[in-house]
Amino acid sequence: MSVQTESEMRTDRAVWAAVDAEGEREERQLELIASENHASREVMAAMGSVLTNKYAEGYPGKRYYGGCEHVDVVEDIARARAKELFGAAAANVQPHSGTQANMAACIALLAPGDRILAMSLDHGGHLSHGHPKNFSGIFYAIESYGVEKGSERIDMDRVREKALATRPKVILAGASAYSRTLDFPAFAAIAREVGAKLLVDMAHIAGLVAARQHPTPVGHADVVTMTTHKTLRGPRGGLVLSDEETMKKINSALFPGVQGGPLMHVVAAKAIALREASSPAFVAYQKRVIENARTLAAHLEQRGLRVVSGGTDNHLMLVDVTATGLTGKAAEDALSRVDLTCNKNLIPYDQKPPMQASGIRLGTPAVTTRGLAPEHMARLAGWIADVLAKPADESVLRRVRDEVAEVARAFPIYPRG
Ligand code: DSN
Repeated sequence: MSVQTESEMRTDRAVWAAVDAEGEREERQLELIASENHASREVMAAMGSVLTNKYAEGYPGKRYYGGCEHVDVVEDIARARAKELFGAAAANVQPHSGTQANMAACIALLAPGDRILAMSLDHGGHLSHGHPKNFSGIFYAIESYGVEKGSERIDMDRVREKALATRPKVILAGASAYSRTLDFPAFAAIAREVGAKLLVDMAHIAGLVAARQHPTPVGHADVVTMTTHKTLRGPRGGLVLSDEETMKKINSALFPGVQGGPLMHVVAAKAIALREASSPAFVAYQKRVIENARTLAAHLEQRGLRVVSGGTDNHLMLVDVTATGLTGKAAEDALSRVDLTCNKNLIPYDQKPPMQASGIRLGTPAVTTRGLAPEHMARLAGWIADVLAKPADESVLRRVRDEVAEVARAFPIYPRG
């Protein structure tokens, strides 16, 4: 039984109407949120399968419930594929999310009150890397590093100085709004020098790493966490990699430390996504994601929009919209009126509050999945620049909305039939 047969049993009209509306929204709009993607039908089918019925607390071969022989097979496949794809000695595929993967890593590596040195949230760090209201900021002492004022890039000498000055137990590398290559060997060398463990959260770039389009943290970091739904294009969820010894601690930190029963339907979907990610087509996809991002950034700059740090090495970019006279929020709203979806974002050293912000974050994973190529990026940049130049001009908005609709129709996400 899978989502493919859902039409036979759609009795809950209220819910299915909203699900259908979301499907239509995704088809109609061009998705530029850098952390989103469109999973395959097979990934979604696994999430709608009978595995949702099963309790499987514990790990394969050591469960607290009977009847786990089939979910054990699924979890073993998922773990083996994760290890193979990323070249890691051990994997835990149970985290419900990236935050829970990070919780397990922190519990395994730290005692409450210990110090973490992480990327500043204002400069593109993740919520679970020290936000004061997140578990990370509540239970640990957070010190941060950021990007430099002129280059808007991380300077590893400055990270080292900060690490020497603060002596953290864990150095956390990984970002949600940083468009440049992360230097994992340099982070590892600093961690070794100050006696810290290195935790890398590669949520945003997991797909690029899987396809060898970004240097891997595996072999440099003590623990690697990620989400499986961003560039990796799997189901919503988390995953942890480490050596076998550390994984013993991670396993018990996750269950029973952080979670109860794993979501075995999601674990099955992760297994399927990991297989997809090991294909040559996935490598070609990730190359295209980066090519599209570079092309989009170059065309935006040609149209007078400043791209933070002058460009991108990965799947995303931050665009400073200050010159248009708009806030990031107003830019996000204007673009949503023409069916281009993105999110407002602080830029480094932003003077505006996070709910207004001076920038927008744009990513190419989702539009690349539906087939957009570099030749479409010039049009995309043109639409963005036109709308941000005249956000209240109905004739501009109508024209751009029509052109976006035409391209969206030409590149369906889930073609019918
Ligand atoms: N919330 C995710 C993002 O949009 O980047 C990860 O922090």
